[in-house]
Amino acid sequence: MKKIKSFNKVLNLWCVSKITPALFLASIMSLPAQAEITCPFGYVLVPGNSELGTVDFCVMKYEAKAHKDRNANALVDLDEIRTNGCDRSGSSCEGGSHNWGLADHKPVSVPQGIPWRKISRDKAAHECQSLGEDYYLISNVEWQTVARNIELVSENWSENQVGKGCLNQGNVSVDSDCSYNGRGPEPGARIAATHLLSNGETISDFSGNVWEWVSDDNNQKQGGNAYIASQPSVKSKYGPSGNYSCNSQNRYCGLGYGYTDYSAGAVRRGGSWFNLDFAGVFAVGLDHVPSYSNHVVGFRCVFRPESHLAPLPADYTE
Ligand SMILES: [Ca+2]
Ligand SMILES: [Ca+2]
Ligand SMILES: [Ca+2]
Repeated sequence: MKKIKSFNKVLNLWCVSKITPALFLASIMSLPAQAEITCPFGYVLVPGNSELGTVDFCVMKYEAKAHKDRNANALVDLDEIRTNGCDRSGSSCEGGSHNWGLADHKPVSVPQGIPWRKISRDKAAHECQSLGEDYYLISNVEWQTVARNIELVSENWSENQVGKGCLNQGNVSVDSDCSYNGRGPEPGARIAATHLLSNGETISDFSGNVWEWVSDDNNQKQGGNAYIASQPSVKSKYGPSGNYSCNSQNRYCGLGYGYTDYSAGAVRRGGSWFNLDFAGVFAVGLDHVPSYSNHVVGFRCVFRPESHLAPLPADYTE
């Protein structure tokens, strides 16, 4: 629909302008590619959600990994990905109070290495923006756009029907119909850690593995800690679009738990490999300040172009 509208716009402009046929043809041929977003390497396209007020954007397919261009060839060589996402050893980064090398590491989306952890919300946002114009830490409404898309794809549910069984939770320390025990943080290459989007793309570890910061602030308690959809105000901001009968007896349907009785400032989503039944694509934690860092919290960047419209050639109009 968008393409057809754009085509008519081009046609109308051609009729009233003095553009040459050759340039006109060139503009038509280049229009479809320009009218849609071309996602950066390692990112997948997410369809916008009009109810949430979002348009199409790109998101990292994997939780962010730390890359240092050691051989200075401006390419991501796989042996340049940090195998452990923090500055010390083991899944809990024992002894490491700071993340290493912010200045010479950049976040990348690849299925190698353990997610970049021990990084605060504010530093994660800075790292995403360091990638260039239109790169940001994912926002809460973008998180919701991905999570609600996942929710409505039948293949993501254990009984292959939306609302039946449980939504896949990934790596959450327990083996069940909708989760598994990875015994620590993982790179994200496992099929069992992925979700399918409505456009056929897949995204890894959106539930579990490591919690992920979103860019929003939260400075008020949103209600008691509970299943993510048990309070209307929490559900509208952090929960699913559908109404499901979920509770601790059925693992909250794999949707997630809300640690919402806090007003510390930062917002994290999805749960971690520590979180058992409490993890899920809608899980949320409001319990930490933006400067906090921890070995169970990572992040994910988005590519959000300001405009979806193909730019007109310079001599298009008089
Ligand atoms: Ca390199
Ligand atoms: Ca950096
Ligand atoms: Ca995650």
